[in-house]
Amino acid sequence: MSALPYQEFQDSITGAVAQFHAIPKSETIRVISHLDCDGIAACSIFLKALMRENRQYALSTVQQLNDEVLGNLQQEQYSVVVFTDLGSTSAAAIAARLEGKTVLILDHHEPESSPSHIIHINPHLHSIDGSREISGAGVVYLFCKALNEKNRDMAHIALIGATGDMQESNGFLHLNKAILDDALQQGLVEVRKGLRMFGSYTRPVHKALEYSTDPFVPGVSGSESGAISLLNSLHIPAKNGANWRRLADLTKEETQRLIAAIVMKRISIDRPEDIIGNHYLLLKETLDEFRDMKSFSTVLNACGRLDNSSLGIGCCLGDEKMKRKAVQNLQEYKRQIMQAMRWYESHQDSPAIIRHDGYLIINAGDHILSTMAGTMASILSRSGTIPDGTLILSLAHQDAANTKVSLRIAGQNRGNDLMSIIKQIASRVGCDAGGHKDAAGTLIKIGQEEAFIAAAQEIFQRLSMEEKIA
Ligand SMILES: [Mn+2]
Repeated sequence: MSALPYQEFQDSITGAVAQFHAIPKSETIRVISHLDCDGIAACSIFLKALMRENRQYALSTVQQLNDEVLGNLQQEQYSVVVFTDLGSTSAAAIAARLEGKTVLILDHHEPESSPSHIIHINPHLHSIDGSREISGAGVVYLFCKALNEKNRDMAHIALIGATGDMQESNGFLHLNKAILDDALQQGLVEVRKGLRMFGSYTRPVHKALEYSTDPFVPGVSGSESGAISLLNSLHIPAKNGANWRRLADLTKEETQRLIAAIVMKRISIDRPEDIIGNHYLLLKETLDEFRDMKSFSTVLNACGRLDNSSLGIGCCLGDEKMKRKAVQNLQEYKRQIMQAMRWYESHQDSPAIIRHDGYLIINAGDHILSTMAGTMASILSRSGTIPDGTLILSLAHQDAANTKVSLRIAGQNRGNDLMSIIKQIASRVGCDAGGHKDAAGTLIKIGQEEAFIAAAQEIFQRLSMEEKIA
């Protein structure tokens, strides 16, 4: 790609910063951010920058920017409203509702075009792919860096946001890569090649192997005894004295033997050697859960899922007490996931689960937390237990009136755009939807579930038909 789009994107940021500087310091900045890992990272970077500027702020994090949220913002007395990691998909509604206020959107979701009185920063507006090249936290980071060079010290937080949005895949691309360079230069991050497995610093080796669904290891993933016998067969001790060893504790030579054995076990799988990845070590972090970017993003994700964004923000701003609380929050989140997965396993034959060639629909109602619906679908999509390319739709009640819907795809996504698929389905019941190519979702009324599921089945069947013909 030519340099021009990037120059234009940067120019749009420079312009926005100039407009921001013109806002009197007496104004309290109203900040609205997305309640997920990226959104938490995004608003943390922004808050730190505001503190540096000696500006007052009032923050809220929300799951989605609906009419109710916009209505409340309209009523409030704040005359400056900043949206981070959301806003672009509702730019027109924002412009209408918040007329007369100064509005700044810093986002990377597929944008609606907006009237010119809104300051709208989004890579897509310059033909840059915001689903892969930069996160909401990254957009905020670039803005804050242009505001004050000192904000470069938040580069790693921008990458944690990108990691939460699944933008790291054997490295970072373009804009994210440039942010990584900022982080490397300041000694915030170090990149190491290693087994692409979660929990290098937090899990005993056999547990890291057992829990590894991506990469999937036949006979080992999901089996503690399989994991232990693999280590035994390689003469890799699971313990060092009384302590469990972690992947990070293995010698170089042990790691190589383990990698070779895993490749052999995966020989019947597509790309069996696809088990090496980057580890991004956060050099200034002391607690195990925060030592690498993936696990830091998992902590933030859990904060979002359990509606504890303030803990996550505390983590990003370096508050040690908040970090310890966030680790407890992570344990609770894991308990909730286990519950959701157990519910799924034990309801295989119930009408709540519809299995079909090409798709799987899980209608969990009140049985799992709505914020777990997407997580459950993601876990299943990477479990290796569902045929590649299967669309996974999950539904769970968010409150007494609304149902949260999530769409994922099993295995590698070969060219499906999940956002456009769920938009088609949602439009049948008069709703809109949001998300990315690889993960999308929407909110419907509980009374619309039946019609929504019927529309989904019809559209999924048509898609799988087209796939077969193609
Ligand atoms: Mn995001």
